Amino acid sequence: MKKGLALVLSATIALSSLFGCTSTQPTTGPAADNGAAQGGGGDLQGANIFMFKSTGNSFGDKMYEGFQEVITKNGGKPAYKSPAETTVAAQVKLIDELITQKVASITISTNGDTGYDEVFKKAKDAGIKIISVDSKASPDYRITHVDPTSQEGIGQSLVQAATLIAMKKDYPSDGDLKSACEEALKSYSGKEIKFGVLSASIDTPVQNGWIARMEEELKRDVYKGKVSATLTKKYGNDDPTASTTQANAFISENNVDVIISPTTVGMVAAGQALKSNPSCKIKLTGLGLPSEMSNFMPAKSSDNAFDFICPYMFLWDVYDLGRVAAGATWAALNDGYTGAVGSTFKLAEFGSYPSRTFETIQHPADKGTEVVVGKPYSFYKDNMEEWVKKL
Ligand code: RAM
Repeated sequence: MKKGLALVLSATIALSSLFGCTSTQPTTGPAADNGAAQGGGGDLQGANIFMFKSTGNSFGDKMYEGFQEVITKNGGKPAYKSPAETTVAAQVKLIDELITQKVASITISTNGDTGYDEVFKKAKDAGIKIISVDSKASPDYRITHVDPTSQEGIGQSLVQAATLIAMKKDYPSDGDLKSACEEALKSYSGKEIKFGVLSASIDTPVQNGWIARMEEELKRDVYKGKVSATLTKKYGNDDPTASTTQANAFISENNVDVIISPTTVGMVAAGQALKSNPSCKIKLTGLGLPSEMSNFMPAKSSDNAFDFICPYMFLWDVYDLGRVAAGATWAALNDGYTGAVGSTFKLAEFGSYPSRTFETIQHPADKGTEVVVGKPYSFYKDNMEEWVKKL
């Protein structure tokens, strides 16, 4: 099972690297209506809310663009409501206000595992549909969770990529990170490689899920004595200033070879901090938006990837993630989609796909269910030029 998922992921990454983008950016512009849903700020009755972890995160803004596109095409009423801070309390307060305003649905990326029960129960009792996306909500209240791709695959790929980067190995041309990593480790006899993680908040479900999968990967025999099984973790709360402070702490401690940042906010902060400290040898990889990372990455096949702070990194199509979350939300409201294992929904508009059916599966880590969009991409010197324009 584990092996199967890993293979699917590496195969998908390899394919995406070869074939590039399979989906397009929505043509509609962003209509982000960030901020608190205070009374008198527009009629939200019957609205389809998209709530990200906080405002000011372009990953959330892009996801909303995809969400908005699908909801609008279906004749719904999309609205973007995120708190200013990445905290559970700030989201809970906003959800409470949205219940009063009688919204139809809340599609949310959460800031924590706990602390939502009371407000989610209140929302559910009021008939509001709750779907989580990116960072999951409790299975007791969500209809389903929309995950960009297998959590395990991301955890494995991040560790394998960081290991290869520490050994100054280019992104493998066949996309098979696992084999490349095992092969390179066989002949490695240098000092023990150490990784740092610059994450979002200490409680964020999605990042903690990936970190747990990284730690599992590091327990494999191939890493023994060569790569430390202990990750040094720091939390920047998906806030640019706090993330920069934490990135600078990694630089001054100078204890790790590679920083892995499983958040687009951490990636930019670490990229900038490392760029401001050119004598620092720490490299960077993680989950980043190509459009935000071009200053820190190679862009031509002739480039030496190791002249750059981040030789390669990963992400998925954020617009598609928003589209699928909107499709699940709309189907739950209008087409009897239950979110139970085996239940399906169809998305008429899906980037360049004319139509696609999504199947609901058991979530691997909780008793709820999920839908996996399933298309991670790797970004490296051969394809960055093309991706910076798209994502
Ligand atoms: C950030 C957010 C989000 C994560 C991406 C990769 O923008 O923290 O939760 O999925 O990065």
